[in-house]
Amino acid sequence: MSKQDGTHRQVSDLSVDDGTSTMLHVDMDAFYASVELLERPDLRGKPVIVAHDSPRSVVTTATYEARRYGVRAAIPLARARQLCPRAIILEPHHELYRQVSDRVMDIFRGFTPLVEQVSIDEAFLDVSGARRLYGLPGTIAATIRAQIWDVLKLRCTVGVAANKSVAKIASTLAKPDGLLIVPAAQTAAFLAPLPVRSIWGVGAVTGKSLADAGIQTVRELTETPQAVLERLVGRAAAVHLRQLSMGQDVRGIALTREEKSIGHEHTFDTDIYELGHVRRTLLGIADRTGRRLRAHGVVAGGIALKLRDEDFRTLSRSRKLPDPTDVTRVIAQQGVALLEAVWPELDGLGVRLVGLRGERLTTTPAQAALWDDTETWKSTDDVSDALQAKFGSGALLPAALLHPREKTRIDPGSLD
Ligand code: TTP
Ligand code: CA
Repeated sequence: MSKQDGTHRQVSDLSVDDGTSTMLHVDMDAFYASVELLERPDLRGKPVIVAHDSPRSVVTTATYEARRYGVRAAIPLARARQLCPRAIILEPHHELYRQVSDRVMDIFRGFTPLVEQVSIDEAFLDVSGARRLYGLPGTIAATIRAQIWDVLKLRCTVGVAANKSVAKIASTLAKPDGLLIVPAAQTAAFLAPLPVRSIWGVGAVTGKSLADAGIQTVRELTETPQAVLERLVGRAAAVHLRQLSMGQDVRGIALTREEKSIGHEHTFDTDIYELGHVRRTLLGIADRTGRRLRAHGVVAGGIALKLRDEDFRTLSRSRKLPDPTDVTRVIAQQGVALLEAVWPELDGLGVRLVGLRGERLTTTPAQAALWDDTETWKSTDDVSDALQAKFGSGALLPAALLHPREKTRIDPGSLD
């Protein structure tokens, strides 16, 4: 494990990025302490400890200046004082950290909806689909670091790798204020010289069993026969360890409930009573939803419709799709079918709001689906996305989606 004080920091240049690694692990540096320093710029560059100042409390976190004296999270505050007598001790403000954390996560979600928050100050981001909008993963990582600094005046560290486990190891090694990119083909070589304890999930107990058997590095672990490993740590752990030590980790991003959808809503200026009018607006919403899914490189496994009537009653309907999609025409068809099914339930009341969401998001499969009739629509979508990117939103309207009887122009201004 690194010493957590930045003395053995490893970082890389953007030039090593060949685009093969698309998982980011972003971790804020000395998070609570850095947030405290926003209010106390006079303390920048000094050893600062965040802790309740009482005789039996422990250190919550410390600036890297304090870590150089051996101060670490979870050690007794009394011990920290002995190690670094001139350290300044600040009381924690948890509500503030939660607020800043929300802003950090919002910045991440500006780059991809595939964000898995793993603690108050760290998250995994799958940026495989964000390339078209934001560039190579390393460039995205650098942009995120710059934005976190510009907007929040905080520093963070990013590990870029082929999977979560390796990305987490990379960010740990690059701390603080660093970026480390591990191209997919270099995963095994990157891991080999590291201590086994670097592997995410290898704790003190497993680490000691391995060390007692003379297994210190990841290379030694990969060279240990499976039967030996099983005797040391048990069968299930041995299989898991072997995979992680070779840089294999198939866990994808685990989204929380709120993050599981992408979509749009439109509130009408006046209540709408004609199905045709709502349907036309819905087509524009489907177009925008498809565009956002494609921009983020995700496909929706379900479509949900939301209607709000003039009495503020909300009607929601959703359906699962046989094949996940990012194709505007499919999203529009599903949305319209849901709208027509729910329409009678309005019982003559006007519609205030209509919205559509793509749910059950997953990353777009790397290999395109076999040829089917949605493929041509997909290429239409690609052309349309390119034109929109060039000429701006509203430049192109989904005329192809319109019902033959309703080939009227959708007013882009009516879309949200
Ligand atoms: P960490 O990410 O572990 O630590 P850090 O952000 O302070 O420093 P770095 O990542 O640069 O090594 O934890 C994030 C915050 O969580 C940390 O600022 C304070 C809090 N925390 C605790 O309250 N108790 C703990 O034992 C640890 C480790 C962290
Ligand atoms: Ca952190």
